[in-house]
Amino acid sequence: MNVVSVSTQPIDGQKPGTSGLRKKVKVFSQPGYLENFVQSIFDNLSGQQGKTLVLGGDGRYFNDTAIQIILRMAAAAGFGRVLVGQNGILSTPAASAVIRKQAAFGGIILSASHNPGGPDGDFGIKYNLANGGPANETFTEAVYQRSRSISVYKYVDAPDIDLGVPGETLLGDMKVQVIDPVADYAALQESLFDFNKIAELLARPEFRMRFDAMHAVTGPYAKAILEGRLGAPAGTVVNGDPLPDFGGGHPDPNPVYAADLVAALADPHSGLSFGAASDGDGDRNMIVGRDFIVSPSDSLAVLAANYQYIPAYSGGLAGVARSMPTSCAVDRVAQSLGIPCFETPTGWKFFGSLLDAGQLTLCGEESAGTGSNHVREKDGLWAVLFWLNILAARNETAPQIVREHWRKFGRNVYSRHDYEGIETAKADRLFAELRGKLPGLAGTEISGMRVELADDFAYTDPVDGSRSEKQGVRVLLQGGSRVVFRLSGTGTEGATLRVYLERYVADAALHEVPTQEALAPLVALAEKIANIATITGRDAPDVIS
Ligand code: VG1
Ligand code: CO
Repeated sequence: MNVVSVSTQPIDGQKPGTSGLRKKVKVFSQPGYLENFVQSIFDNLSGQQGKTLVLGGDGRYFNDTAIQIILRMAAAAGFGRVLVGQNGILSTPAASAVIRKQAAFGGIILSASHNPGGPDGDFGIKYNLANGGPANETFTEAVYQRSRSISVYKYVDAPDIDLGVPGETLLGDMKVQVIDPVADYAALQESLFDFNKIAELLARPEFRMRFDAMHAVTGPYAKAILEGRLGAPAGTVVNGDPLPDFGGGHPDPNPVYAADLVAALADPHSGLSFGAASDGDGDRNMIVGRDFIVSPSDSLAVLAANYQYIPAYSGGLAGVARSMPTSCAVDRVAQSLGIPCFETPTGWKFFGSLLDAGQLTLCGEESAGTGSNHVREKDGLWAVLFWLNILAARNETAPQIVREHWRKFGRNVYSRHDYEGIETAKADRLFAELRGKLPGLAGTEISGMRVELADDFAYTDPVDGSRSEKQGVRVLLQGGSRVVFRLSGTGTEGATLRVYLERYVADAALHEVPTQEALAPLVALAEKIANIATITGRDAPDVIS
């Protein structure tokens, strides 16, 4: 095996964010950039010799080039085998499923998720551990530190591998096995849900569903499962072919970027009764009923409250968890079930230890990520199947189920306002001033609302004791209302400010008040506290979800 060592120098800025390292393709394709980061990952492993690595991505531009580079480097790092998705494709949850099922040592997932793709778009990479989940902060920090002192990377000199056909090849001494990206994942889903019941629902003439894969990775999975195994009519999955630039779109399943789907469900002539969409790498989901968008926070709460309809969970839930900015709707369900509800920082890596310890079964985030202990990533199609299973079992529509949920538990009216591409200096100033105010806020009254607590969220992992500071500024108000401020950790240009707004409404007579109207007083309060308009010059958010 001809191992080549290449001298290199540290490159600035290789610090992973909420979900791996994300940069512009132009940055990633600079000589040595990807190599330095991958070597920094490998330099932090031990015991990988002869073991299996799982490799795949969301199919975006640069995916194929990066895979060939990583294969050669994995051989030099001593891996015995790499399982790589056919054509380089593996959705994030499918990669997690394969790592677990094949008892791999770890995995590398290539994705910038919802960020746009193409030569001028974004690329991303992250490492997952043997449990199938994203490496924790201790690991990602160690990778970053390594990237600051790296002096050499290694690869095995060998030609490109043909990823188009399943089968096995040798690269140096390492086996490269091209696998069907869907098989393990689809089998896993079938083991969790009542596929017969879902198939019956999909066969009903009055039930018509659309799944919008947004030209991203979920297309082949949704086609194989919904149209294949479950027998939904051909054409149920739209935009189902993964494209390197996602068709020029923005594969983020929210009311702005999935506006077509929302419009189709609002159109009485479309005949559609249920809609869903997923993001670039297939780990997030959007659920839409007829003329009704299910808020992701509500979705998590509804899934938890209906666990009994799902074969895999009908024995009971050990516990649930949500990220801090996610609405407290699921907390109320946990309380009524008498199970624990954990509050973690944003990002799936914080759920892993609790899932591994068997302390939680379902978890989710306000950003439309929901998942369970079946893998260690959020899982878009899983959430859609969970919903379909509930709809089939209850014989009700999604809006009926959500409205009934509100009547029982009250409604946590919720919205996120994003201000994208703010100058970093302005965002830093906003947070510095906001943090400066925090100690004096509790006990004061702002716009007639009393502040009960104002702090910078910090988290101690209940399983491994690791500590994460500065995970978002939260202002808790009397009566269960909250305003949370965070800076995105997945963007590649300037800063994105996220303002999360939540208000608890117990009175059923007020449940139909439009969300933004119900939250208007909190928007005003957020402005008073954080001076968003003054500091950033923006008077309205770019995206409201
Ligand atoms: C966003 C979401 C967060 C999610 C993360 C990765 O992070 O808010 O909830 O876990 O994306 O999801 P941030 O730091 O930009 O707020 V994905 O689907 O991009 O892998
Ligand atoms: Co994603």
